[in-house]
Amino acid sequence: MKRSMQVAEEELLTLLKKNQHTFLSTREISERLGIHPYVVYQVIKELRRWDFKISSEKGKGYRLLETPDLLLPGEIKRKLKAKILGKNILSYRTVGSTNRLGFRLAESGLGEGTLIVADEQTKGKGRMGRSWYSPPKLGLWISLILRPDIPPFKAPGLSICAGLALAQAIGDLTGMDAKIKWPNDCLINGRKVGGILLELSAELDRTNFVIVGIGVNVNHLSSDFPKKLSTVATSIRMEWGKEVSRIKFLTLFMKKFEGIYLDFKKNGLAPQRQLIKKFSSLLGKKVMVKFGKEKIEGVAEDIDDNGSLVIRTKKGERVVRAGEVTVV
Ligand code: BT5
Repeated sequence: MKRSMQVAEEELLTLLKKNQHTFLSTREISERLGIHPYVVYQVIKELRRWDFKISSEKGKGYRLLETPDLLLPGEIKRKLKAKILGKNILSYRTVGSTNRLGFRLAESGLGEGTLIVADEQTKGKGRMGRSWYSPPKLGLWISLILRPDIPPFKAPGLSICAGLALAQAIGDLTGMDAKIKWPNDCLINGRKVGGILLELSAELDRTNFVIVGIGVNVNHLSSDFPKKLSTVATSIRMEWGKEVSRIKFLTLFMKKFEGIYLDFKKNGLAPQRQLIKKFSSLLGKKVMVKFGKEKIEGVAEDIDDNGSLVIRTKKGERVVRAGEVTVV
């Protein structure tokens, strides 16, 4: 959806909410918001598509009856306790990818802490050209623009920080034991509940910005996943047995991540290392890491201060900065 439509949608919704007991005619809405009557019609149509119950009566106009559980910026702002992350919120019903959009917005100068959320992604991205399944209203598909003053080689640590915040937020909400699977997965009972995609704009020794994309399966039932994901993916609801307010979970995650991020900016990953190790699903296990064409086998021993995985192989210690891990 175009940004201008998005703005019109937000403004129209605010207007309808303020006037829930009266009907507003198309003309009145169009004059008050300074938009063409046809745009009013289009926006109402779009809102209805997203399950807003809007009654309309000939000669009277529109009245809002019911608001669905959507990631509306006003609602997020009201509940958000984070101070830096989310100080600017852009919320969309449908986008291709919040990361792709975030990257473009960061290039055009949007600042640190900008949060982009979408109720649905049509081209959700995983790492290395893979895709991320992001159906409407069931999950959190979000990206944050960060501008930390760190050398690029430290940036992967942010993926671990986001994973840690995610695992902790799940634990706090549900009491379940969520794990981080290096480098970018969050697991419950061995299945993937969330994934993190870090994208960087950097020079050799300077990071311009980082887009941290986070996908969390929140309210999916097993039938909501496509067949090929049914044995590997899960959702918070499937594991916990209860439906979760996505906004509540989002604000919980943002608060956790902000604390960890601010510490990371000042002190790097070191102060979080004990926690990271505690939440890690790999340490102590025999693993095989695919890194480009190379395959490294050994025991996952540590995650170092740069967020790299330390593996004890038969030939000695290896430090891996990125890759695909399987427990063997
Ligand atoms: C990831 O990649 O795990 C990173 C996912 C990041 C998604 C977020 S959503 C908001 C932001 N905007 C984006 O466009 N992306 C980010 P990777 O490790 O490459 O894992 C991808 C693999 O996970 C796929 O090949 C599937 O096998 C599996 N997968 C896809 N969708 C999934 C889902 N919803 N839940 C669990 N597994 C999934």
